Amino acid sequence: MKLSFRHYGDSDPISLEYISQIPGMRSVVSAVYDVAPGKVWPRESLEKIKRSCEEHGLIFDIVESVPVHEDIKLGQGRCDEYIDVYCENIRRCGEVGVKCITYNFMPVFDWTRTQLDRKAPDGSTSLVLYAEQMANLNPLTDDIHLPGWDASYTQEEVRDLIRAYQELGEEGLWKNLEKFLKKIIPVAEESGIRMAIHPDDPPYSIFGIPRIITCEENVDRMLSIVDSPANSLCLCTGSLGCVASNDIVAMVKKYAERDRIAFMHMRNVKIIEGGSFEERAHLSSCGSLDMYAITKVLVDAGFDGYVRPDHGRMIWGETGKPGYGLFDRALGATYINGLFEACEKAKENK
Ligand SMILES: [Mn+2]
Repeated sequence: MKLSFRHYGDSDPISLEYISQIPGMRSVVSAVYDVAPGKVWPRESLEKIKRSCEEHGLIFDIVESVPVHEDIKLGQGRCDEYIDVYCENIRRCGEVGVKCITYNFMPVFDWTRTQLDRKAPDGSTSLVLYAEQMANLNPLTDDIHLPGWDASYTQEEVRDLIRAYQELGEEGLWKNLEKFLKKIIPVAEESGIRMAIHPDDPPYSIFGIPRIITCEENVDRMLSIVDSPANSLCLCTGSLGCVASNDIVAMVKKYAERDRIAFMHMRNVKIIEGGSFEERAHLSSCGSLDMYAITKVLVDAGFDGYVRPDHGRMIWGETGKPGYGLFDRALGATYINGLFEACEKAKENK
């Protein structure tokens, strides 16, 4: 596996030097963050990321993410033009040596939580979603600002988007994903890039808005739209794993054996009855997921894709971007190293 770490560019308080000091760190997961969805990424910006990574002995070969414009997901307006721009961005990433691009097809909101700094008994904080807090919200009538949502929309724009997606429905969203994949995957193949779709987080409909990358059946359907290693998954254990109906170990095994996982987001969550969950430390015993079993099926399948510690808690007084502090993600990286070393050596010695 190729160990990687998300970095938010110049505005990230965590330096590439610090990232390079994490044992075994190989790749930086980054993006051109100052260009709006639907616009072409300047080659100089990509070159600059590549250079600064190399200055610290790191490789810039994985992007998270190239955002998909809402017009593409809705199949409206300037959809065709934005797909062409998307293809151009894939080519430009390929030119600087990028091998994997993560993206998602979540309408409007991207990931959703009800609180970003829920305090645990040990004083650490993490992101949580409490179903009872969600149930009281109606974005069509209330002014709501949930953490993680794109603040550039006005409440009225959000309402218009929500109505448009409610009208589109799941099958409409599938149709638009199919059109998108059939255009971009051949370009990714030519560019030597694997596209890795991130599951919906959480993996169920919110406010009646369709969400489709949610479960094994739907992942099968997504992968079959274009049957190519370039059309693969970013399998986020914490996203798919926050509902008990997804058997994460079985899913990782199945898709790793078929070589359809390009990127693993490794994160643990505690599932709480009634549809709630809390992000927890990476260690298996801290949450609901068996991180050892997940690693073992990856190693047994000969997985050689990218892995990164996903969201971490805030610990040791660190402040910053929720989920993206240095300390707990570095602990996560070290834990991931240990799991892989143990599983790989056990496999060799069989
Ligand atoms: Mn993730």
